[in-house]
Order: sequence, then structure tokens, then C-alpha cells
Amino acid sequence: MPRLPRLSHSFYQSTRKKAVGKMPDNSLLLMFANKNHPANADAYYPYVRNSYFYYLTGITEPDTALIIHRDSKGKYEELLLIPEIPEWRKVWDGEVLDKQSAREISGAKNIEYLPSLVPVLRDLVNPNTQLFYPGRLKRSETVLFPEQRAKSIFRRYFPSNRQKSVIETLNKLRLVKGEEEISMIREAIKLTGEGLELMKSRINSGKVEYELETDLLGYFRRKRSRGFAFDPIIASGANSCTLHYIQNDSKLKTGDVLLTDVGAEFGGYNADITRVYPVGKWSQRNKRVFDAVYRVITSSVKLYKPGTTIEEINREVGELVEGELLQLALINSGEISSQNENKPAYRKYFMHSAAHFLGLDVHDVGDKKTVLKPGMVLTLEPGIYIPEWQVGVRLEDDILITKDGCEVLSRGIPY
Ligand SMILES: [Mn+2]
Repeated sequence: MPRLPRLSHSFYQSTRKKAVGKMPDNSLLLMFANKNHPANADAYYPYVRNSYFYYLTGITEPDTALIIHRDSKGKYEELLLIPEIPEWRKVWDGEVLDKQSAREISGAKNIEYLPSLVPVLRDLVNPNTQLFYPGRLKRSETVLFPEQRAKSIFRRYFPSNRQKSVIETLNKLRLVKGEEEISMIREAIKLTGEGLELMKSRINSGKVEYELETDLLGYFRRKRSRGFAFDPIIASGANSCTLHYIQNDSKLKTGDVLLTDVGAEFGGYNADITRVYPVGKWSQRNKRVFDAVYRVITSSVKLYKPGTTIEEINREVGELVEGELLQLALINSGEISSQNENKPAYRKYFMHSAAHFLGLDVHDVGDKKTVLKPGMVLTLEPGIYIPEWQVGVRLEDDILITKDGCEVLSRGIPY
């Protein structure tokens, strides 16, 4: 049983039953899971589940709520409210919490979506209802994000001074990396490559993805890295089609692909590298997909030069992927000629951007219209994902823009 352990839903049914046993008739308890807190760019603070909420539900997802209502006759009903997650997010996050899985984990019969919270409360609460909410945690500091802190001091003590955000200025500076910054990124990439070489030699049918994860982490830490630059994606078989697969708890099987999208941190800077390896031998079909993506990445490097933009790179890489999908007979020319320009046919199998900036943040400052200049560092990451074949291939390199073109910083890491 490689999957991560969890308690049975009957345990959570029993904790709720005990809690409601302590509540008087005509009362209601409302409790929330912890929120996911943004830290940088699109990165979040490591998520910490709320222990009280977990104790009553077993649910670890943010933005989830629990209502327990005990009526005037002592009968109680429980309702779990889960976030309404749009279908497209499943492409990135894989199996997200849905009504069925929320029911299985928590043992609660009634599951609704979070937007029904207030209507439901209005329905259940009468003027005499005793309301229960979680009390103060031990540490009760007010949480203010750094940007709000400075602003609130200015507003309070210097309300009539002119005030302006400095972020745009700092973003422009951060975009162009200095020598020292680049050498940190080089080292992060070097460690990532060495870690991957070590890991590769340990790929075996029967291993679990997290075993390979610890091989990488152990190597990075021994080399003075704080660890992973971001939650590592170590995805075998069908998992390789989930763009942000991070559970890393499936068993490797002969004939699967193993997609690893990982990076070491070094000195505060990040690498972001994707390689795809076979478990055992390549199957013919998987190898065809790999070769297609390989051709796209090798012929896209020349797009990286001063004066261009990520928007332009996306357009050209998209066209190359389109050509490969035609060859693989996954799309046909009819679909291309009738396609909507904003949602080209290739998007079905290549649904993310081909590039992002890289630096202090893995998805660093700068956007798709930023004009490239020497000193900027970006990824190049074409991919083709075919859930019906249980194979996803992405290859990703890190590239420095130079005066006359670019330098592929990760060229030493074999495909
Ligand atoms: Mn990336």
C-alpha cells in the first residue's frame, strides 16, 4: 500500500458525535479549515491544516467549512461545505476534493459547495440558537501581509503624504540578473542535474515515487541547498498528465514514463528542470511522444534572444507542437483550419505556457509581454500530455539571455 495513510471515516463520525454530545439543544457549530496564504508570485506558504478541523473531518483542503446543527429535540445534522473547483483545475492538480471523496474521507452525508454557506446558516439559525465558533488559538497575532503593514503605518501616521507602491520598480530590477545571481542559478541547476543522475540510476519497477523524491532531497541538502525550489513533481504513468501532480505516492510500473519536474534551491535562487525517463525500457508509443517533444525543445532554443517576448515564444512553440500532434495523428488539419485563434487545437494536449521567468521565485517577476534583454533568465518547457495513452512528456531547460542570443544553462543535464 504505497498511498499515504489516513484514518477511517468512522473515526471522524465519532469525533463529531462526541462534540455534538456536548452541545445544548438548538445550537450550531461553524468551523473552517485554514486558508492557503500567498507568499510570493504564485507560491504559497507551506499549507498547514487546522488541527481542530482535521480532527472533526479528516479533510486537509483549504477553504472548506463544517456546520453541525443540533435542533431543539436533540437531533443533529452535519454539513460539509467544500470549495467549488472548476473543471480546468483538474488538469493542473489532478484529483481534487469533490463531493464523493469528501464524503468518503469525512463520513459526512451532506456535502455542499461553499457558496451555499450563508443561505444554509440563515435557514438553520433562529434567534435562540446558541452559536459555537472555534476560540482563540494560542498565538493571536493579527496576520498582516508585508505590503499591508507598511501601508497601514503610513496611513495612520502620515495620511497626507503622497504614497505609492514600489513593486513596479523592483520588478524591473529583479528581471535582469547580475553575475552573482546568475552564478547561484548555475549552481542550483548543477545540483539539480547531479541529483537527477543519481535518481535515474535508482528508477525501478516497484519503487514508489516518494522514494525517488527523498533521493533528490538528500542529495540537495548535502550540497548546502535548502532543498527543493518548489514541490517536486515525480509522476509516473498516468500521473505524468497531471500538470501539478505532487502526491508522489504511486508505484512505478515497467513501461511507464517517469516525469520529474524538480529544482534545487541554492543561495535563495532556483532551478526548474523537467526530464522524462522510462521505467525499464521505452514503449514504442511513449518514445514517439518523447521524440516529438525533444524535437520541439531543441528547435525552440533559437527563439531565445534579446527583443522577443514570452508571447512570441508561446506562439512559435505552439506551432511546433501543433506539427508534432499532426504527426502523432492526435489532431487533424480540419481541426486546425477551423480552430478559434484564442484556443488553438493543440491546447488540448499542450495546455500551459512554454516559458516563465526564473530567479528568486520559480515563477519570477515579468510577464508574457516583457521584452527580453541580456541577463534575463527563463525556462523553456514544451510538453504533450495524452491521458488516453497514460503518457505526459514535458522537457524543461533554464536559459540565460545574452547579448547575441542565449545560453542554455541546463545543457549539461542529459535528456
Ligand atoms: Mn517551469
